[in-house]
Amino acid sequence: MLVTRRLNLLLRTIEKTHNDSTGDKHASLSIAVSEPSEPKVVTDIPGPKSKQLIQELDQIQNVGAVHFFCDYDNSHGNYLTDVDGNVMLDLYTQISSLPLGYNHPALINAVSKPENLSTFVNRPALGVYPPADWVSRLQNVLVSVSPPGMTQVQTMACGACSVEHGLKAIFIKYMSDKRGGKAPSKEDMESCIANEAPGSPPLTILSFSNSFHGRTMGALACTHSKWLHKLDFPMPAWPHVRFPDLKYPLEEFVEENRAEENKILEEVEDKIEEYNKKGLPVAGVIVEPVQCEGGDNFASADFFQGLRDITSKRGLGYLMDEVQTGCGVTGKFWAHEHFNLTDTPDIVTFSKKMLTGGFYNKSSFRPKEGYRILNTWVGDPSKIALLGEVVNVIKEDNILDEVKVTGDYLLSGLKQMQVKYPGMLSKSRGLGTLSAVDFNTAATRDKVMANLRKKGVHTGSCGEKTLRFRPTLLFQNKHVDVFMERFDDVLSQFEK
Ligand code: PSZ
Repeated sequence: MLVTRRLNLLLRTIEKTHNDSTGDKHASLSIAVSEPSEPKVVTDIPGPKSKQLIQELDQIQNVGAVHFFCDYDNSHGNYLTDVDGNVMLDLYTQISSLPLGYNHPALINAVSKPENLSTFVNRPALGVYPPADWVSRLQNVLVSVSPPGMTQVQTMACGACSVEHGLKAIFIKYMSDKRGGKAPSKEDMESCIANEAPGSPPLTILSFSNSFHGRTMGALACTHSKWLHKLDFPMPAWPHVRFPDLKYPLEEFVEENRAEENKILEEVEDKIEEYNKKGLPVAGVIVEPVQCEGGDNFASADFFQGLRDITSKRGLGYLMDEVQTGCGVTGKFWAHEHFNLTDTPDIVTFSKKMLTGGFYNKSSFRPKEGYRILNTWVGDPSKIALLGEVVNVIKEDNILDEVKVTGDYLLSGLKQMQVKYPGMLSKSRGLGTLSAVDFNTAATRDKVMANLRKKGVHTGSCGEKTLRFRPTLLFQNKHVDVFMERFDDVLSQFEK
């Protein structure tokens, strides 16, 4: 009964939303989202109801990371409502994982489509018993947005799981090459069961300082951002090198930044040599096209091309982790498309805004045997049904063009604020709406974020002293204005 009532309520919302559709410049379905015009704060955040629920949850699990409880039924578009009725402009969007905001009509509609019902009710072991429409769903959804030059895709559950299996695909390819394509020997098969060579070879993956690739053990071994993620866990001795630390504004430091990146590419080569000599050969390199958790650190197309050159020359795998940068947020569907690489990465991982985890891989990185890259669910068809709607909206409404326009507007606003508050702000940077600005100290950043929340703007941080922006793909100039007005207000009070 409750479910039916809720569904009816949602369907009424869709009708209302369609009817409300105004003459806005986006007359299309996606923007016909009814959302508040501005934030509304009625209690402290967390308010009394959130605090009560936090206390109750504390009986069951650690609540140290819980900010507040949400009222998702009453959250719409770019606005998140908490259980105390506070309405916040959401610039963090569930750790950067909401493509079309809250309760988007297209997604609500997808839930009620008869052809999708079965995907919600029957969760299959996809790698073994896929449904009849699985191939067409993959073709129409994931393959239709694959990075240029890549046609192979494997679904997974979450980001870390995708990275984990992407790394495995690299190891499988490396060892298969080493065996000259021959089948593994009996000794290979027996020794791996005991975690011993030659079946468990002492291979390594090279990653970068300040990287974040997930919390499962293999992904975590490639993660070098916060101690909170890593403390107490045994980790393999895998190499990492610095990630470029670019000076801003970029146009004033072209030579310095190029020298920095070239130096790091040399360090990558040296590190690979060092590990090869140590008997811990590097099988692949993993990198984010923009380091997100580690501080929104950008590097140039030349740097990423340099990594492609090194990995190609040495026959190593190149994994581009697009878990946070994919699905259009940079103004191209995949961030690495901005680099125009001469050859595609070997593996491209995704999750977050894609709603399903997974990875694309070059054909040469496809395992020869079944059961090598597998788990029980290997993803979830209902997520592909939802992603299909997201992809339609992105394509039909030219959302990527919108992301570029809004991203430029946001970045120019940040640059203006930087000029107005030079003691506090620096390094405004961004690609599409994936953007950030640094503060003079972490304490200032945290205080500004707290004060923004009091004004109904929910933001996220990253790195040491960075404020980052991770809005929905439907974030528009009018939302930037709502933010900037409050940002200016908070910063001006801070200076007094
Ligand atoms: O606290 C956490 O576990 C967080 S905060 C942000 C993330 C995780 N990001 C996840 C992430 C990512 O940004 C990149 C580039 N690669 C992999 C991951 C892992 O994804 P999940 O969290 O789905 O396992």
